[in-house]
Amino acid sequence: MNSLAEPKTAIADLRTDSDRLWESLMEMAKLSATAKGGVNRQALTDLERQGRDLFIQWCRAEGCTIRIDNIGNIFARREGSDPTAKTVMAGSHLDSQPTGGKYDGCFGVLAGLEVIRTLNEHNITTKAPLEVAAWTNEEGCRFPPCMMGSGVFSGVLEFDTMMARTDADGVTVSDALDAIQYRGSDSVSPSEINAYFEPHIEQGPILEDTDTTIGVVIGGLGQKWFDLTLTGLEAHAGPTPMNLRRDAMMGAAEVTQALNRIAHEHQPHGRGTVGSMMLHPGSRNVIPGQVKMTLDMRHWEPEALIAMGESVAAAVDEICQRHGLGYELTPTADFAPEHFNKECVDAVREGAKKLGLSHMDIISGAGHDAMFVGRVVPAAMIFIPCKDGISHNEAESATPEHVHAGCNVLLHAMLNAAGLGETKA
Ligand code: HGY
Ligand code: MN
Ligand code: MN
Repeated sequence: MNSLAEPKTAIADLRTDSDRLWESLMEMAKLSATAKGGVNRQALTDLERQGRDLFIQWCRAEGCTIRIDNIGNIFARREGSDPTAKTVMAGSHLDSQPTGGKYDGCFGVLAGLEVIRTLNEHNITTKAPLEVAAWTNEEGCRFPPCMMGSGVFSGVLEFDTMMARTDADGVTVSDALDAIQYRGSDSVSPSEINAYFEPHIEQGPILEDTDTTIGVVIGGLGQKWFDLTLTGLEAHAGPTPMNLRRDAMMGAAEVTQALNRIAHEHQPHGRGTVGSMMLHPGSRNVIPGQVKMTLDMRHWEPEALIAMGESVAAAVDEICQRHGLGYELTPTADFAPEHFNKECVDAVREGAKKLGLSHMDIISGAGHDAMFVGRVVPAAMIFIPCKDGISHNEAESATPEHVHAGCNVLLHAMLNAAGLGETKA
């Protein structure tokens, strides 16, 4: 029997505190607020350090112990009554895009904290210990690839290689981690963990479009990222005839078209995006001699993702031959689609059902830490809608009702996994 100190409320009726969670989200957002109402809390910057510090301060105030591993992943732990029981974990990320929103990542981390606050408030001691994780560099925008901290934790990404990754200014992950003093020495092993749940906004339009509150995430698209450098010849925009140019921008334009065409050829799950492009010298009357650009492709079926990668590589080669360009195509992220653990997915669906929330199964188009954690620990995700499906945009927004609903599903999924479901109260 679980050691339950007289809970004020029956487990089935337990709910998290909506206002408290919303206030924490808004307070965290203030730390790195942008003029347009979003956040800029890029990985391993001083603004992210402030967010990390605030999260740890809140967790310590709830009696959690804190562990930080060698790539800066933060684990806040609340002991259970059974020291031999494996951990039930919630989590997500605190880092953001440069023009990110208040909810991407932050919602999952602070929903986990709200579960702990709620259990403390109601004097409930779970059988299994609970932890909330804040993974390092989920976005991968400053230091590719995405999901770096959870990737090292799960062994999908190699630690030394990740430490050497640099941002556009040549700063390494290692130096940035030291600069914010978050290189920890604790080691947290996947073998300690029984289940991992990640609440997150959908970052797409499906839940809102179908008026559904909870997305029961069955898995996520695989991704292939490349950095592509095209090298032609800088020349004068006036005297150089069109047929004698080696115009790197023309190559970039055709590669962009090719990626888009290939993604359309692999529907319904194919995705292709050129998110960043830098021309050199970037002068209006000089034919660009060099273009650096990024390619992001995704798919739900492994074979289709491989085929897309091969088609894009062939297109790059053909385009560069035709335009007399040199090129360097460097893979920066490459991971297969992830199918989440059936029991964890069922726990999320059960939680939504018991709470009377509309719900639907959904595939995540975005990458998430759960996709790497799920390689080594049973994992699942809980989606809530975001306005117009917009994310990675300062206009990203969610409603207090949906945030609260997602947090309540997390509470009940964790209580069930931690040995404290209705049946055990
Ligand atoms: O790119 C992604 O899918 C994630 O948001 N980092
Ligand atoms: Mn995210
Ligand atoms: Mn994101």
